[in-house]
Amino acid sequence: MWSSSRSTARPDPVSSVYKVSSVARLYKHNFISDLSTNSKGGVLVHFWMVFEVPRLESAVVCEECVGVILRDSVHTSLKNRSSVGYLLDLPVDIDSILINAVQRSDYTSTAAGSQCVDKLYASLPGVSVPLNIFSSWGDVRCHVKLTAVPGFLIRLTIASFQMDPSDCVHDALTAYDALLPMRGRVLHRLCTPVSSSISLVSTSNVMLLSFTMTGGSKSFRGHFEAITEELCLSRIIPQSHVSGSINSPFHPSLMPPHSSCTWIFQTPDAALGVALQLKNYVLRPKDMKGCEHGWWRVNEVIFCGSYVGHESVFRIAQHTAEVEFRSTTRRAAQPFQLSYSSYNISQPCPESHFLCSTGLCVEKSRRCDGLDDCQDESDEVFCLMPTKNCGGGSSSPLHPLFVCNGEPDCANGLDETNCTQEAICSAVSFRCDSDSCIRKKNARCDDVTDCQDGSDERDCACGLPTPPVAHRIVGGSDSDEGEWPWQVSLHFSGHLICGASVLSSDWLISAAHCFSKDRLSDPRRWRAHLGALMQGSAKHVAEIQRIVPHEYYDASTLDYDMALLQLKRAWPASLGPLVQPVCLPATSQAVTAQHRCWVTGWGHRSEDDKSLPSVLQKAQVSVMSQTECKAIYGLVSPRMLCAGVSTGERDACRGDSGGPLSCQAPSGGRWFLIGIVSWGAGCGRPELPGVYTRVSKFTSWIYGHIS
Ligand code: 4AZ
Repeated sequence: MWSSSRSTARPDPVSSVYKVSSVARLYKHNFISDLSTNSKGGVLVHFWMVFEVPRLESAVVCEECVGVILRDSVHTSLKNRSSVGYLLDLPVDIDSILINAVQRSDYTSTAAGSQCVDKLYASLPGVSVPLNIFSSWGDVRCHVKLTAVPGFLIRLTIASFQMDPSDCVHDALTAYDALLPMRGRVLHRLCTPVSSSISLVSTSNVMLLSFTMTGGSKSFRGHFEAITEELCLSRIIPQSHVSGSINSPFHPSLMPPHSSCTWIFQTPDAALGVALQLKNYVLRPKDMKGCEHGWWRVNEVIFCGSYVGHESVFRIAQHTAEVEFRSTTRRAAQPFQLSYSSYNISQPCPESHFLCSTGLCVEKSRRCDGLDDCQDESDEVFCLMPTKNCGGGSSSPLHPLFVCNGEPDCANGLDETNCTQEAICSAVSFRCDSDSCIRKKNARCDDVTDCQDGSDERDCACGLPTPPVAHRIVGGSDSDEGEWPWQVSLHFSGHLICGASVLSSDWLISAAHCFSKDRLSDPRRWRAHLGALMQGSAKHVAEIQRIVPHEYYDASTLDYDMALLQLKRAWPASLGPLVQPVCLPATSQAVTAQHRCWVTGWGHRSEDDKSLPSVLQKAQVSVMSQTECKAIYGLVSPRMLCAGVSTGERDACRGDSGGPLSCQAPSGGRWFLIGIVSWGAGCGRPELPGVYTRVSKFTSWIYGHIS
């Protein structure tokens, strides 16, 4: 099935084109499903063109080819250099021809005569039209076509959407930036319940909503209205204090595709530059790759934006600045708000402060204090190895690295005393459920009750392998049955693609990059093999209900490379010893050189390995300091850690991605998921360690989803 829209007033030259084309045999008929007007005053005709394609011939008719056939039939004149040409004798604007293949089910459900197709109009701008849909009596599969007066846009507000978080297949709302369900025009897709209002804006005067609500008792409440286009251009004079904010177009609505804005700043004085404070967003110089989350031009220099879990400050050391932003996603994007101020170019931070690479200013005394005050660790690199001040004098306290990390660093034992004493809460202290903090970093599930409320030993049925019965990855050796009961192998359409770890009876954890390509994001095509030692010998094969990639995952830097997988059904408790969850580290968890860390998986055993191992491989690696890791790879975020051996002979490789880096304290006890296999330069190369997602940075994000 194909849909197309183009601007002509009369329809049927379409048949005349396809009936004499290379796809004539497959072409059946076409009909007009809608007419609308575009902002240039033209008529937009929305066609269904029906092709019957035998499965074996699906390669013969591609979406692109069907479009090319139509475009090639439009005769344009080189003389007047316009995009308008003639098809037979009808004027057609070639630029408005858009063709998309769709599923047969989309066609039948929107075609004339279908049970649930609604058309709603917003005639007057600013007047909101209510839109409520309930499925209390059974399944609802509805298409609702929204149209506004020509020249206006549509804003859809979703007040609430009650449904079960789903796989995006059974229950979902898809909003299209078109009147037909064209894949290339998906504006937004909702597969999780909405309780606080969100809104989205179309790029023209039409929008199509496709509702699938199964199993009853689901509801959608919202409204839509016609709104005017925004010209996003302003001149700003920033003052020395945070003097105002600039927003993405249509803020707080999601930003429509192809949005752009220009801001021209001029500070009151040539010695003052422009500082932009960004919330959950950073700008980085553009490299060879494209910008995925926004393109920025700042006085002729290009930057790419990306979403992060912290704030940043972007400084322009010039007193006038032209800043242009363009959205780069095909779908609606998250809105942003930035505040601006002027700053002293010769001294960006106050005297007693240090300038971080994130643009933040932190007190100089916080440099090399073992805490990531800058949010990108730029205050913690090029630090001298902290000296062990074991004297206990209050003038220079013991470096937090050594305090209560479970290992004797001072001969007098001072570093490991009073560890359950209450402490100021920070990234290096352990937080009990009561929200009081203690100095012992690795208090979680160590079989000693440390918190007064006992919360450090709650939910500790994890990380205990079955004692090996007896007793490769790169440079690895065969594992024993039950040695890594949290290890999962993930298969897509029957092929091993990635690893994962068991977190609970219905949640697994893996890497976001395993699911980032369009095709790979469909949970229905994945299977999780649990309790396997040999490939193909799983004790249980589970279906996936939902894939939750981290919302800040960045495919170009592999930052936030983490995803959770919810199983359709919990694995049977009877699998007991051979399938077990791994323990999640606390945010404060310290991994020292004495920890025993192993990477496991069924991935390649060398860069040019032709076949995959049958038996689960294991290799012992050491976690490196972040300073060493950054010295090797440069772009290493606080969400990453390096582990390996200097000869390179033991390492993870292709196919191990998403799998665990499991660590155990030198004193024994439970195994914790310290890392997730993410990336590296090749496999097993000397001085080039594997890079892992640092799981302790995600503890609250993970619990937020799974509990
Ligand atoms: C990969 O392609 C991959 N040596 C995983 C880990 C490493 C390299 C590549 C680390 O999935």
